[in-house]
Amino acid sequence: MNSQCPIGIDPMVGDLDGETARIRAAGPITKLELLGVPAWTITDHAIARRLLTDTRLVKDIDAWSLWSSGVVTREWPLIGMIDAGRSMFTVDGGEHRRLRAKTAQALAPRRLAELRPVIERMTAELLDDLAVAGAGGKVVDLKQVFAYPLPMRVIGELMGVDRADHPQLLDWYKAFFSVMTPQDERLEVIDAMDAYFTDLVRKKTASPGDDLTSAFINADEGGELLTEEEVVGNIKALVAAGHETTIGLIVNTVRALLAKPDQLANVVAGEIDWKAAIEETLRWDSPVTHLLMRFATEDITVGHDVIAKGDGVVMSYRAIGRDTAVHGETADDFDATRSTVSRHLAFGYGPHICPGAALSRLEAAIALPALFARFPGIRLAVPDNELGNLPVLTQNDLEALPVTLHQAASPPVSG
Ligand code: STR
Repeated sequence: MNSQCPIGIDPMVGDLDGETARIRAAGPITKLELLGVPAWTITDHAIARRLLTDTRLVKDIDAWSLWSSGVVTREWPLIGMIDAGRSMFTVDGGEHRRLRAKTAQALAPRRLAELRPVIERMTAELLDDLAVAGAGGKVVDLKQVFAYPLPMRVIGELMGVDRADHPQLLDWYKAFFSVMTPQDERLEVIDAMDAYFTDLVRKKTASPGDDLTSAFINADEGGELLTEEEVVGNIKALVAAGHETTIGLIVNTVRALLAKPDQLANVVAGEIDWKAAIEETLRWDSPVTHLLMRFATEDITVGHDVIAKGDGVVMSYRAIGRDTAVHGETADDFDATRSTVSRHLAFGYGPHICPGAALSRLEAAIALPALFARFPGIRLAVPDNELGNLPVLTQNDLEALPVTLHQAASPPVSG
């Protein structure tokens, strides 16, 4: 039983591999302490799958005893990850299906095929920016210039968010996720984002566009209208989820491959599929470290432990990806040739499984080959072990990814 000594999580994410190993070592289900608040977490693939389809676990924060009893309040730095307004992210059952329906349509394969050329164009533009920033062998932050803006442009296009507003939104999300942000500031950012998206919904109500925001606002034949709160909640969820996680996927894949030149060479040569490299990153260095949170509506027995009614349950997806029962003793190694690359839960499982999974895979499958085709000489500019994580507890992403795009021009040969 682990319930006596919850494992503290380092909010500065100083040693993510060490922490992932430590929580895995504590058992398939264990207790974490998240900035002072205890919760169960799951590190075991099979148990995670079982619980992610267990209707006794719900997303409704009012089912959380620490919240309903007033122990956890809006002062807790992670509250925005859970108390995010009514949306497909926070409800279950029939209501959930209703709130999620249009998202599934908007992200269906046929619609994504239409987005492909748009994503290709955005990628090419940002690669031009990268070429300029890294000209002459200069060190450039690949994250800042390339991986950071791309997913916001894609989800912004889909949702109908003006390009001019992207820098503001990215700043808000940076402050929202960072543990360094004082809580009063974070709450102001949350209010500002609510106001922004409410305003967007009102504008799109007045003049609808060919975007998912307008689709949420307008009921289709026989369809029920979503409330304004639900529309705003859904948009907030899709913009947040649609950009932050995909930045991590691109950054973490580039990092993995630059640190493993043999595998990179095989991918570039077509001997390993880009798809496999992307799936292996999702498994090995999942962009989501911990997903907060579900709550037990009755006691749930898991092995020797009992998740009591009212307890919170986290899914530690990065740890789940390292499950040796699924991936064998080499689970801690990045290996895009392993047979289990696709057997990860990085997009979750069950009714809440990520509705944007195919979109994020598409973005990565466009951005990564284009990057390495354009800059075959790209190298890490600092040793891999000096790359630092963002101080974000739930999301797994680097602070920066300094690279050089070309071998520095060799000095002219004299004589
Ligand atoms: C961020 C704040 C907000 O306005 C709305 C949401 C709801 C969806 C959440 C998002 C949050 C944080 C990142 C999440 C996303 C769903 C998927 C994404 C948790 C709380 C992941 O990182 C898996």
